[in-house]
Amino acid sequence: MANLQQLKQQFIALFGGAEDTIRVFHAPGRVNLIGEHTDYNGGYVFPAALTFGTTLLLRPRTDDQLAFASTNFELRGEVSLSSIVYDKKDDWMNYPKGIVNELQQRGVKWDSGFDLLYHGEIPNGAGLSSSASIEVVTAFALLSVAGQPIDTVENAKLAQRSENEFNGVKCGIMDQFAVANGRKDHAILLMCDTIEYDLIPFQSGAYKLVIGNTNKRRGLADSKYNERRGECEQAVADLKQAHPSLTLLGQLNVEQFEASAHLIPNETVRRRARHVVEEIDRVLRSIEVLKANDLVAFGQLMNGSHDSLRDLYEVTGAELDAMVEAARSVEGVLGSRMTGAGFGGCTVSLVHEDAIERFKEEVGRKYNEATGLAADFYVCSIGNGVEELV
Ligand code: A2G
Repeated sequence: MANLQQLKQQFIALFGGAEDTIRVFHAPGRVNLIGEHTDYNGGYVFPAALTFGTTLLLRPRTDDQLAFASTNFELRGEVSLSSIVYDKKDDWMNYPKGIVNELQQRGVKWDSGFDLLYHGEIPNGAGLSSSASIEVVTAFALLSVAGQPIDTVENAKLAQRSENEFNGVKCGIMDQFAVANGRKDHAILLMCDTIEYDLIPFQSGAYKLVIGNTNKRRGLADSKYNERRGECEQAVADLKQAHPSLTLLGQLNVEQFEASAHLIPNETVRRRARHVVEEIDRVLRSIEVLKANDLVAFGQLMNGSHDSLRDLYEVTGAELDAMVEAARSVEGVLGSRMTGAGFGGCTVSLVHEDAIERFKEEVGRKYNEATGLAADFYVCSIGNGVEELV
């Protein structure tokens, strides 16, 4: 977690004023443990909030301006509350602007504008939901200062809508949901069609979650992401011959899919759909094995998830595959997979605490030999969702 005293001093250096008028909010990043590319198909996901994310310092102003600053980006800017529009050159500021726009559409009003300082601890574009944490912390803070009741499920929905509509990223709800609703030492089993969820204690004992950052940016990911969504929609259209009321792939279980897969003529589309249906099944099996405290079986399901994302959904790429392969070769590792959208970004591995130093050394070296890139590692604990820090 960031040094709050230092951040308050930075805020005062930028905006002046007294320290005791600053309010501080925090939203975490997230890691998805299993259930990838299932959210927009109405399936299950199983993410957890991290202990690091985005801290937001905020204070009302006397005019109607929003003044945005960040400790991570040079770019700063001011906009009037009465003219919130998407502007490509506003870069990161389009995320908080999208939230303001979304809240305004829902009738939320403020007496004045705000000075806002963002401090992000999540590497950008690494698949750990830096954008969702900016969105969710902004929504939470702006609802708090408007004196509005805060429902963290609604918070996630409005943040997703803002990312879809204002920022034009057709993502599912997993990231915003995890960031808004995480709970220390729990992972979230979320049914993305009905938005029903359960907090599942994640007790991994001597095993730790280790995130590996490939430092390969997602790059072309957005167009590929939308392409995958389109393929899933095509599969639904084909499968309607057997299931007329089908609207999302997640509504089919593995047996139902097997019985009707022949109705999908395109082999690629069929593979995409197979990944989705089997991945949802892996999430449900994960819950069973975790309840039985069988971490070995959970590690195998993590491996199965990655292999399916590599072979059937084709969203891994050379960097993620090299890192996962290196991770699996280390003794004391129960499982390893990509996390997030893929095409770059991060892996997550379940590693025995005695093997962590060896893991970092060996995976870092093998990954570098395979790709020429340097990896970063974060040994992570599971933290809380969005909150005000006092
Ligand atoms: O890929 C990304 O993290 C998506 N979010 C998320 O919704 C989910 O589909 C995931 C794959 O499982 C964004 O793109 C913001």
